[in-house]
Amino acid sequence: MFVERSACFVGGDDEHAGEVGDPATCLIIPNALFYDMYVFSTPDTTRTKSTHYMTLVIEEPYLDILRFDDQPIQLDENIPWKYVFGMMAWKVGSVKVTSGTHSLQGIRLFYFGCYLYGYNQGYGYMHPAGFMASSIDVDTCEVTNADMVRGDIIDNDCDGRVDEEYLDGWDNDHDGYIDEDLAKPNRVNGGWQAWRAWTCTQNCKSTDMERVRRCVNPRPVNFGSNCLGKENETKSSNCWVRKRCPTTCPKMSYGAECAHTCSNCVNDCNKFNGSCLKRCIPGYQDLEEGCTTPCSSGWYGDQCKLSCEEKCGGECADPVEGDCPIRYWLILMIVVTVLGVVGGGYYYWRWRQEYRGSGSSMFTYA
Ligand SMILES: [Ca+2]
Ligand SMILES: [Ca+2]
Ligand SMILES: [Ca+2]
Repeated sequence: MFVERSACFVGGDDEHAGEVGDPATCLIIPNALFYDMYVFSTPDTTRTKSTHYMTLVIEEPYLDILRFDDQPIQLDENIPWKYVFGMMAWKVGSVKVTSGTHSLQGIRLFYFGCYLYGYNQGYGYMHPAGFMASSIDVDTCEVTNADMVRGDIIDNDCDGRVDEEYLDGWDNDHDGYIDEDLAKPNRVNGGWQAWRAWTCTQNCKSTDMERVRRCVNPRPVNFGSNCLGKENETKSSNCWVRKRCPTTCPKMSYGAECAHTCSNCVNDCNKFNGSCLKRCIPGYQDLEEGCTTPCSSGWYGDQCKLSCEEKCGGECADPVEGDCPIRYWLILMIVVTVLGVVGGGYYYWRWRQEYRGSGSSMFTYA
């Protein structure tokens, strides 16, 4: 248990000198129960005029890859950070936060501690932003390595630490065992695909052009962060001023003056950007790109769901029908067989010729 009063907690001679607030009590979390991400809210300050901070306990190299609301963390140079006594490389420091909901997580998985505190003239508070709710009592712990699931928030090897290993073939906690109590899979942060081409906006009223991009390269998984920045942009142009609005384009055509076709779509496409409305013709994928992308390697046919492996035992030569590639060893076998048959036939013919010749002489001789 820990007693905190803002001015006392950080020392009377630093940046909080003279600030006041009621004392607050706070649980101190064992670092074995630190978590890899926190989502928290701070009270509205508009009426109370309170100030809020988050205090981080983190290994120094991870500060660079920690993200606060998906942005690199901004340290206040007026707030000094200190090394944690007895914990090499661990540092502790505070960052001022606004009221509202916030998130903290690294661009890859690691564990760190976070406490929240705040105060105004009349009150003060402090509490952990979160922690793993798991037993680290090694005396009552039961070894469960055989049933371990990555990131199960259980101390499977009963060493007093929870999910302390990354799946990397290294002994991360230097206890002589490798990958014995695994953390959850590393998160994958989202990445933008390239901007798509500028197109006229789809209401046929604005003369602006717009372009879009999607956060699919890669998609964020395992709580990875979303892409930063805008998903669409506009720029002024002279769309539709003298051109025909594509809403009236005939079937299977799109774009300004209906000049483009979407022949890889089944049953028409979006009249403005050519994205397919329902599905792709066999052998192609990606509705939003107008189904211009052939099936990925190893797949063919309708919706690219048929397996080349099952049909050909490997890759397909054609993404539409799934034709199997010509096997050179098969050609060689056929050639050898044909040569064998032709050669054998020839020698048989020669033998017959010679046999007849010799038979004739024998007959004559007899
Ligand atoms: Ca575990
Ligand atoms: Ca453990
Ligand atoms: Ca280990």
